[in-house]
Amino acid sequence: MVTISVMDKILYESQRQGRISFYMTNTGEEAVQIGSAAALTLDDLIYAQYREAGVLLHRGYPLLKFMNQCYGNCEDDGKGRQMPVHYGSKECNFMTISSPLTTQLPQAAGAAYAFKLTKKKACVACYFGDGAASEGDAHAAFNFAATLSSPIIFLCRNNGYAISTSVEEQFKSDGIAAKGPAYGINTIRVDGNDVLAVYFAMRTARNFCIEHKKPVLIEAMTYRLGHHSTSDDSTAYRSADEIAKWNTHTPLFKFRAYLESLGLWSQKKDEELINSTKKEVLRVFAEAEKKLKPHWKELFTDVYKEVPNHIRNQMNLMEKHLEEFKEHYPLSSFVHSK
Ligand SMILES: Cc1ncc(C[n+]2csc(CCOP(=O)(O)OP(=O)(O)O)c2C)c(N)n1
Repeated sequence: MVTISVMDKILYESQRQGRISFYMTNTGEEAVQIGSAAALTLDDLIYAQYREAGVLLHRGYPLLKFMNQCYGNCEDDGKGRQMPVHYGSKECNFMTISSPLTTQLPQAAGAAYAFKLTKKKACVACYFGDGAASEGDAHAAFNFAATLSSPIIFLCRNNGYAISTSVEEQFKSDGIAAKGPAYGINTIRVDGNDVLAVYFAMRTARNFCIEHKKPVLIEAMTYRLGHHSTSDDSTAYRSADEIAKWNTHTPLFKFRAYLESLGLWSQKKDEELINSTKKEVLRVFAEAEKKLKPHWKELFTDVYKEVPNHIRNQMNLMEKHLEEFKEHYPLSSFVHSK
């Protein structure tokens, strides 16, 4: 939880300084991510939204890969073609994030059905926000998972907002949990700011859904402490008082207090951990920033297995254009030879 919060601060600031194009923080939602990830195994397949970097971090995704992706440099697995925070990792069994909301839910329901058919002893964990739950795709996914009786955990991070639309404006039901029983899905509502509570809810859900081959819905109640993204200013639609109220019982604050009450943690240890984490994140950050951007030709590859003629023609035109107007492009910051 500390690493994700330190990484968020550094990457958020780097966007403010114009060093990366975009960022989304996880601030306030660290417990939902880390507590739930801790209850899963690497065999479980993850479909996430975009505010679950902690889940990927917990699965062992290296800091350098997070940074390479946010910089879109030549070592980014996605070859710089995606906006920052759209991570994905085969090794971590973590499907690549896609921006259009809720697309991951029907896909996850399908993957869970495949797990059932192949008798895999694992589950699919599908993360989404309260806003995503308002999309039609969410309901199709819930119904498919229930009727096909598939091992999937739908984990909704109810953080109070879908950008500027508060949950009060989004629905009149009792949150997202109320929707589970309507689809015949066993449902848990949990304090999403309590990392141990999230861990136990997720572990219970995982055991249940693998044993019974049935879906489970978890609604984790939390609060998005940061702005929606670096393109948002949340003070335009919520009060400073509201944010301050939630700032007093953040997941990190709660867990620190708990550990201190057991004599397992102290302010000194906390400062040391934050400082050493900061140093490591900054070291990796500097490494990623130095790397070249991918070769411009990467724009044209991978859509088709073989580059078709019409795309090759465009690539040739671009080559000529760059040759003729090279002084207008920062070509030295891109990989050159290809
Ligand atoms: C289909 C679609 N509609 C709208 C958007 C724009 N959009 C991006 S994030 C977002 C809010 C999502 O809120 P929520 O699911 O609660 O997640 P949170 O950002 O609060 O973590 C919206 C409306 C989008 N990406 N895709």
